[in-house]
Amino acid sequence: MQVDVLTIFPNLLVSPLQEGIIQRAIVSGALEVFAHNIRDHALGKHAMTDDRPFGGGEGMVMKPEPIVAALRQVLTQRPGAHVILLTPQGRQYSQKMAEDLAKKEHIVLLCGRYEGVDARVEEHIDAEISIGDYVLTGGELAALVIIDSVTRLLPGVLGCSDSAECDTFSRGLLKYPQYTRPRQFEGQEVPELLLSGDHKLISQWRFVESVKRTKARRPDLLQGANFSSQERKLLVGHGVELVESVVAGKDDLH
Ligand code: 6GU
Repeated sequence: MQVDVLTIFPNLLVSPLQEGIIQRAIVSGALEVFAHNIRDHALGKHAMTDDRPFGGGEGMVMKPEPIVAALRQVLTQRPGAHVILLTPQGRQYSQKMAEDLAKKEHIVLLCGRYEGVDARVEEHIDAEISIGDYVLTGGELAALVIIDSVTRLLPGVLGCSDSAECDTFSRGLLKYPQYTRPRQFEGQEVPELLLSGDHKLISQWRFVESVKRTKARRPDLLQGANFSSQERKLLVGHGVELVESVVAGKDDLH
C-alpha cells in the first residue's frame, strides 16, 4: 500500500515510521509512505500556507492554493487515490474504517491544522476523518494513527496471520487478559487453565473473559455483538448475563 501524507510538518512523521512493525512493513515493501511538504507548493517570498479568516475571528486558516497544488501533483502519480482530510470535523475513525482503508492501493492523507482548511478544498476530498472527540494541534498524529492501524492489517505484516483477526474490536469485543512468564509474579499466579495445554478450554475461557471485560468496561460495544447459540450457552454456563437484545443472535431470527 502507498500512503502519501500532505503536511506542513513532514518531520513529525519521521521517527514513528522508523520503529517496530511499521518499519518492518516498510522494509518488506508492504507499506510505502511519502511525506510531501505543502509549503513546497506555496507561492510568494514567504511561502505562506495559512492566512487570517475572512469574516474575522481567532486563528489562521490553511490557504487552498498550496494544498490543491500539492494534491494535484500527488494525484498525477496516483490516479484514483482515496483522498482523506484529517480534521476534528470528520467522521469518527473506527476499526471498520481501518479494515476498509487497508484494502486500498493508494491513500492520500491531508493533515489540516486545527483552526481549519479553506472550505474550497472540500471538492478535492473523498472523506474527512477525526480520530476522536478531542482537539489536536494538527492532523499529523491522526495520520500516524491511521497508518499504524492500517499497516497491521496489511497481508503478511503481522507474524501470525490470524492475530489481527482475533484482535480487540475485530468482533466488537475487548481482548481477554494475557499472561507470560514468570508463572508467579509478586504473589499473583497465572490462571491454571492456561497451563493445561487444552486449547479448546483455553479458547472458551478467553472468549468468556473477553465478554466479561467488555461488559464491565465498554458495555456500549455489546450492543452490536452477535453471539452464536453455542457462545450464548457458554456465557450462561459461566454466569455472564446479557440483556435480551444483545443475547438474541442472528440464528434466533428464523
Ligand atoms: Cl484528524 N485533527 C485534529 N486537529 N484534531 C483531531 C483530529 C484530527 N481527530 C481528533 N482530534
